[in-house]
Amino acid sequence: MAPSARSLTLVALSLLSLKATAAAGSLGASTPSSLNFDLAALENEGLFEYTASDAFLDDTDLPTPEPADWELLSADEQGHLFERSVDGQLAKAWHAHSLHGKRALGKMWSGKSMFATAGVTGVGAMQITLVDDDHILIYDKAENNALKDASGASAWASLYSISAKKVRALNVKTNSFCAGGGWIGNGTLVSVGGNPQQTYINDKAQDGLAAIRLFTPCTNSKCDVYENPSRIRMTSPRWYPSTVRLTDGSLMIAGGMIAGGYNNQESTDNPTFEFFPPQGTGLPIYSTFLHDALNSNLFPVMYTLPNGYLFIAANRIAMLYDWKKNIERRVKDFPNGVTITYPASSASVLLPLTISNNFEPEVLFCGGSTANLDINPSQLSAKAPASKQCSRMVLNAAGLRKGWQTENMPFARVMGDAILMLDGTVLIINGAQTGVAGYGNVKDEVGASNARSPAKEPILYDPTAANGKRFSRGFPNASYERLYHSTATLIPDGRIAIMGSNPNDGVSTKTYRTRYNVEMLSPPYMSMTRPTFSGQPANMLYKKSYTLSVNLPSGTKKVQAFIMDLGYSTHGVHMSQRMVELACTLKGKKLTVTGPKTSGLFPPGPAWLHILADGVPSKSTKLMVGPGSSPPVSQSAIKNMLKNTKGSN
Ligand SMILES: *[C@@H]1O[C@H](CO)[C@@H](O)[C@H](O)[C@H]1NC(C)=O
Ligand SMILES: *[C@@H]1O[C@H](CO)[C@@H](O)[C@H](O)[C@H]1NC(C)=O
Ligand SMILES: [Cu+2]
Repeated sequence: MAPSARSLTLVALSLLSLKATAAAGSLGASTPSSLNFDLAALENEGLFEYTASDAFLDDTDLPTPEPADWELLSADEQGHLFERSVDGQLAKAWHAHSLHGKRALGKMWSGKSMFATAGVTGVGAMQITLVDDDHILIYDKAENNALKDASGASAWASLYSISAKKVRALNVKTNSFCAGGGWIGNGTLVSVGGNPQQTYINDKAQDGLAAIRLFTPCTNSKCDVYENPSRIRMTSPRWYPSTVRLTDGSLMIAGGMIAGGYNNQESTDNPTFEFFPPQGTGLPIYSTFLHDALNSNLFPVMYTLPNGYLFIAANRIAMLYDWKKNIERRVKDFPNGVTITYPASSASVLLPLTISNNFEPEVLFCGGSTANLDINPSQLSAKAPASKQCSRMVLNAAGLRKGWQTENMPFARVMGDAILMLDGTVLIINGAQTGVAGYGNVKDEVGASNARSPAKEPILYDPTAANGKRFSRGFPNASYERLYHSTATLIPDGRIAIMGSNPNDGVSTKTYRTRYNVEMLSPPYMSMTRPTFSGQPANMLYKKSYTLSVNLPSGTKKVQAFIMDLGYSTHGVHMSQRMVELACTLKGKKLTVTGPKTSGLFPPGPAWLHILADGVPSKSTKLMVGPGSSPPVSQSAIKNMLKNTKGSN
């Protein structure tokens, strides 16, 4: 594959650089110089030179002792009450307290947190994203779900209403099995990739390997998924691709496999990038980085940085990517041989970009696995301990020089979800303490699950606390295991929805079963007096000011405002999730907030606005950052893509 792909790259590269020159004028001019690190100078320092890490050859770093196995959970942890309760008021409460005695957390965390069940999803919640104040869109793989679509076939997508705790089936054409997705600058949700038709389990779903599925939110209950496979598709098959929203409001789509399988390998790899809508030549762009990240290079983690570049991580390696010029700059490998992407998915976030950290980007990865994932999976065990390690790196010159800083979670976790919280802390939830993602591959499976020892206990991470004082625990345990194909998202009122878990080929009722149950975690602030606001604009333009009317709890001293992208959650990856603080000034009951300075801070597209009053959050409300216009569309790129690529196999 390499030689022809490389010549493709050259063509794509020259066209992309042409485009880059044109775009640079508008974007470059508004980028504050403090957000640009001098990459050329760093290159002279040798900072981006590849240095092979052999740390993973040394297995002595495995976490000890081995965590308790799933059978050892106490009876009430596995209780039938919880098993049977689909929509009850059942809740358990616990006080969050610091692991180290001294609380580093703000007011919003003092008090009770509780879980409550909240209906069912109708389809497996393999991929979820918040659509509006009341709806979560859910994609599953095409399988034999009980929920039926308009044609009477088993549905594999649904729209969940938070207030009604009910779902409406969506009508999809192609198999969205392990697809990726993201929102673009005009507010349309784009789902990318999937798997071929699998007639033995659902004969309605067509081949979705190169599919693009569009969903535009509406205010009635009519909106549905739109597909037109002969005109709107990707260049090539992608099972397990990621997306990230770029500074021009379009998506970059990365990686994936051209055919099914447990883990990637040379023969199934699609180590390329492409854009939606198509750009440049419309052809895929070869990535040496993705190729070097074999085998565990699926669902790569990508963040748009304030300077417009991307941070991309896969397997044990990471890079800065200049997508306009197609330049890959490798940064240091993850320490101690931890793999951070599927099937060893870690929990990861771009930490909040705030006034106090001067909007310097910093990434965090927690958990994953140090197991050798390149061997035949039948030699791998579902009892192999996951990693406890968190790795952080600031992505500016000083941070890159310093490299990854590590610390340990209180317990190991793989397939965790990292959710940015309203106060800038990070909730780590879902996943398992042993094994890996996937099903039906390894030794010691439970049912078909490649992982055991569900990590039902959420932990909270405060990135601003001192190393060693960042984790808090004491939250109640979730009622249900959330293993492979589970998801999580923050919702507008501030609760955290957790859904899914289906380490099975089709719908299964055996341990670990197909979980349709939704659970909501209510942090302590849900029962506090919270600030409110109104008067938010429909569109928040860059650097423009808007005046909100606010109602603050009496005695409030400090007010802050933020916008968030709540991301597209699947396989432990929260595509495009981010949080950016807005400059604001308070005069009486008027809070003037200023839109983000650049599209690198917050790419144009849907955002959720909230305020904090002495650390206590308001609810979030949806608006559009930028004018809401379509990202750039190149008819020549689309034409060339349709003519010179095949789409699916
Ligand atoms: C949560 O579950 C773990 C076992 O996974 C157990 O050790 C812990 O005590 C439980 N915590 C609560 C609050 O029930
Ligand atoms: C957003 O842009 C995409 C790509 O051009 C287009 O397919 C979609 O229909 C647009 N959505 C809206 C709401 O205009
Ligand atoms: Cu999957």
